[in-house]
Amino acid sequence: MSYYKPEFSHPLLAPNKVGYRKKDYEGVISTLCAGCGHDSISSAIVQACYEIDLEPHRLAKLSGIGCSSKTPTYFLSNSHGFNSVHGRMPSIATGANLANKSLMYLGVSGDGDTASIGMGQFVHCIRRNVNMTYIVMNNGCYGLTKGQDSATADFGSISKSGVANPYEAIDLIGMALELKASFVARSFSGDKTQLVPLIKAAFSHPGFSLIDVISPCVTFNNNAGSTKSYDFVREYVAETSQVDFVPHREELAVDYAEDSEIDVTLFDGSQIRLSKPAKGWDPTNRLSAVNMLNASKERGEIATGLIYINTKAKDLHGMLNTTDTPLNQLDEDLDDMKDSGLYWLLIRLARST
Ligand SMILES: Cc1ncc(C[n+]2csc(CCOP(=O)(O)OP(=O)(O)O)c2C)c(N)n1
Ligand code: SF4
Ligand SMILES: [Mg+2]
Repeated sequence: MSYYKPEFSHPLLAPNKVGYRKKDYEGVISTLCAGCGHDSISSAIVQACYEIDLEPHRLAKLSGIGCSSKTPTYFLSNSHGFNSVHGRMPSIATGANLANKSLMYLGVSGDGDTASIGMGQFVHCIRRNVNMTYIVMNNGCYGLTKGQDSATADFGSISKSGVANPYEAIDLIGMALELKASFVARSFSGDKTQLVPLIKAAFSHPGFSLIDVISPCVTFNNNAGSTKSYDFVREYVAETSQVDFVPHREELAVDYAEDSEIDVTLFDGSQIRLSKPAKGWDPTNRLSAVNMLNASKERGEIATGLIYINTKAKDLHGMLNTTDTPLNQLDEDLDDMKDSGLYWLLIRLARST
């Protein structure tokens, strides 16, 4: 395998509004197995960042440990990055976010990283509504350590080891809804048409945005009997709606005349248009989202799309009334922060040590 990535870019591939070409959002060449779903998700992240005209230095990417957590090396080379410890990405993201709210935060994790060793961190990150996009590259196994079942592996699912999983799965979407996460979505690495607008919408949402992306591990969990294989997911995926994201500066021009649709306006004026929504489901009503999710599970389907959104929830900065000034730019006497909740939090912490 060659690890040299050519600098060549087709001259007709136009730069976006901030002057960057798509390749400016890429990273080094991937060392993941050919066909790994994680690489498709990286490619969707690149596409979304290019399309929203993101200046790469405005984003910080954070991850834990796993094949999934390696991927930030394969996208956004010109952004800030921190590859942390297994399961510890949420606390790193929370700290970085509190220290500097002017950046956008993208956390990348795996199902092992999130649903086992990092579960405690994950739930508290949701509870605090940290303003970040949290992508789980969910393959139902520990890919990096040779394919053991993870906590998201479905009951009875058979990985390459040939043994049926005897445990019930943890559904990260159901759990996030229970914890009142303010943006909850699921997608499939093989569905870029759906995934790219979801990532763009998550970036626009001021609070914790979870995107659980089913991402087959071609080496350890893509065989017959696995419920996270390409074949199985393609057969049982059920889109709750078709997602379209329209930034606030563009006119809403999409027209789906033949069916109903739901427009959700985000804090920055952008809109998510959900066309052909599943019957009896309102994505702005948490109970309705829970019911829709459970009903689709009963039918043996994998519901994808934007499942729930709350555009009114306060994020962590709103709850703590933090200062707009990044902490490394504040005076020593903390004068700029006196009116902020974070000031009193720091004082309390200092007094308790
Ligand atoms: C503290 C600690 N415990 C265990 C490990 C071993 N380990 C590395 S990656 C991993 C699981 C990765 O699974 P997942 O997060 O699903 O990522 P994937 O490789 O499937 O993308 C484990 C258990 C570790 N690196 N650190
Ligand atoms: S082991 Fe699985 S998860 Fe890891 S790179 Fe290979 S296909 Fe992807
Ligand atoms: Mg995994």
